[in-house]
Amino acid sequence: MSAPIVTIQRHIAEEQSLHPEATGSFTALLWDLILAVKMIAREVRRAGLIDILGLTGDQNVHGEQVQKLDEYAQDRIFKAMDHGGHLCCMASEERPEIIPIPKQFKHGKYVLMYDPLDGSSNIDVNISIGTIFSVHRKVTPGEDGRLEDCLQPGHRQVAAGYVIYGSSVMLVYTTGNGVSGFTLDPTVGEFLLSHRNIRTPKRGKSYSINEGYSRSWDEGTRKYVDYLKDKDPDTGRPYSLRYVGTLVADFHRTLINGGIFLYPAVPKPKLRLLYEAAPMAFIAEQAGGIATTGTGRILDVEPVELHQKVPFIVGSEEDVREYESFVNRK
Ligand code: AHM
Ligand code: MG
Repeated sequence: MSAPIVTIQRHIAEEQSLHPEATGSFTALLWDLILAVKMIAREVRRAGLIDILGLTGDQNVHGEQVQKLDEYAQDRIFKAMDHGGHLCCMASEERPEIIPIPKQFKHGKYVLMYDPLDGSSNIDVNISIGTIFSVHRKVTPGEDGRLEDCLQPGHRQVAAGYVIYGSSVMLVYTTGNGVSGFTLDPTVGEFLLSHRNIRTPKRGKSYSINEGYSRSWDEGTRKYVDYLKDKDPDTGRPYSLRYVGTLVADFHRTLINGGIFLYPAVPKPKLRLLYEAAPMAFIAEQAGGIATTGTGRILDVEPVELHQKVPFIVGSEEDVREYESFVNRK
């Protein structure tokens, strides 16, 4: 017997029915976002065709301006979300300041933060890329969103998710009630529930880090990675190394298969708290995993600026705890 088919829209509506006080605004916000990511997915699929279809240069065959994929994704999300009436402001990895909702549109009670196209250096070599998003409730008075509405710690997120444009397109998200994964059926254009209640294994068999920076690692990270390479079949070592260089892809593998992903300070951190680390940390914890800076829980980091960067280590509970024990060893 085949499993029942559940579209993402139906899943979100069912989740909303668990909250009788819900106005539907949050549900509608997610639906708008889903439309935007489907359009991005369509463009990603055509990415390699731009040259042979003669779409390069400033204008495409329709006389429209051709955008780079990351600018397209930025624009698509903004334009899908600016007029729904659910947001008070947005913030994007691609923009230096907060993005206001245009005056003529209704303002809402949520804040959307996003990384429109994560792993953009992988676009031209046909490797998985992604989109990451995070939703917070507005906390300041008045209609317009302010910086303080964006600078909230991750544990206050209302929802977080990502889309991976990989061998298939998947959307994974949480509203604090477990993690669900949906795979896009391109023939009908719908995300269908394919991964119910994702749980990360307590321990994995692989680690994921940019080894090229090993000379800049702190001592704890260096000793931990050496330890993972030691041969000890009883504890499953040596671990395998897996590194795509797209956070969404490396995170997705770690979420499903277990193991550990590390982006420590080398000597400075690279990943952004609000657009990358916090949303992924929310998802990881909801799936039973852990996300840390090495010394503290990612979801408890108080942001002080929009583009703040943090060391980010995430994955299976036992693996991340082991890492912390190396880093905090004196
Ligand atoms: P981007 O926002 O410019 O795409 O950079 C973020 C990406 C992450 O997806 C990935 O985890 C990391 O940068 C890889 O960095 P590195 O190339 O230093 O290993
Ligand atoms: Mg990114």
